[in-house]
Amino acid sequence: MKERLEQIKTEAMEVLKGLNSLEQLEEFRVKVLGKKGELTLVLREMGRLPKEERPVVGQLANEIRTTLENALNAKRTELEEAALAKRLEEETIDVTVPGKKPAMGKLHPLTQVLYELEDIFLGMGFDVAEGPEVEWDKYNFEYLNIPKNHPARDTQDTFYINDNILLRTHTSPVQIRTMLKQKPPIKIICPGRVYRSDAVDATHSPIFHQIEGLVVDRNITMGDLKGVLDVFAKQVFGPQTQTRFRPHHFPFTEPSAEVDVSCSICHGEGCRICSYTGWIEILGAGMVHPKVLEYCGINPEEYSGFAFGMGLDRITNLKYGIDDIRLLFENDIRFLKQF
Ligand code: 2NL
Repeated sequence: MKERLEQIKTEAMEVLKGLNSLEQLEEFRVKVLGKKGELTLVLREMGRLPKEERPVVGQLANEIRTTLENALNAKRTELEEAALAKRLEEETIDVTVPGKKPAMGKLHPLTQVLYELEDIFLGMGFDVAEGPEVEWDKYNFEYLNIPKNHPARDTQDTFYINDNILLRTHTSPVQIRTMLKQKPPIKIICPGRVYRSDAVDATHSPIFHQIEGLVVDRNITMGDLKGVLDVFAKQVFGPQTQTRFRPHHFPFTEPSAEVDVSCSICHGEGCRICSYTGWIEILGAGMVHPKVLEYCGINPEEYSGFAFGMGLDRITNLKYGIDDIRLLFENDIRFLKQF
């Protein structure tokens, strides 16, 4: 019987060494030490032994049980530690892996340039005024001294809603509305979306953007106009920029001028951008026509003013070297990302 006990121990210790999971270990414990286990079965047979041998065999059996239990516990600890180490290995977070950058939106190039131009005029004491895009015919044309037979009123150029209502073709009606409700001094810029029934090409879009400016007060002269536009041009295109006024005609200003800036690309040398003239036209301007002041209830004998208008899309394209206005409206993210 002693031999059988020793054999159980030797075999059990051998098997134990080869176990490599907690499940196997538990199975093994039941098989050897459990109620119906090998060791228990042997001990049940102790009754058949002579009386004097029983304590000796009993003691040996208990020693073997303790030895096996200790070995089993040691093995359990070893397997548990291995299992934990494996989990830690598998579930590691590599804090050095580069993170995912959240996609950051940004302002449309037109909005960026709009804000820049607004800042420049705010810096010179202008307020920003806004108004409706769907406008009365009289504010868009009549009050601006554009008579009924004027070519600009042709249905080809203007989107009419009905006889009296249209999509504004410039932001001048915002200035008309301001003059109608506010006494001079007036010093505003009016940025906004405007509409003309043009065919789409690289330089024309039926929807585009304008910034107009208006100053009305006592003793306002062409010198004030030139000063404001010169400061403006230098701030937008750089301090070496020069401005040039060419005589022109607008129904709503007298005298009128088209204003050029010296080409910031070639500094007047002549290049593709300025069509080899050294100058780039950026806006139209003039002294507010006395009739326009009168229509708005402002006495032209007491007050005078200047006004100007420019295309925001054109300025944006010039600043960024964009050669097609359509790019500004397609909203292709690959294009917009560049600004
Ligand atoms: C251009 C020319 C211009 C104005 C706009 C204006 C507005 C009022 C009275 C008088 Cl309420 N004038 N605006 C004056 C001169 C030129 O725009 O080429 N724009 C893109």
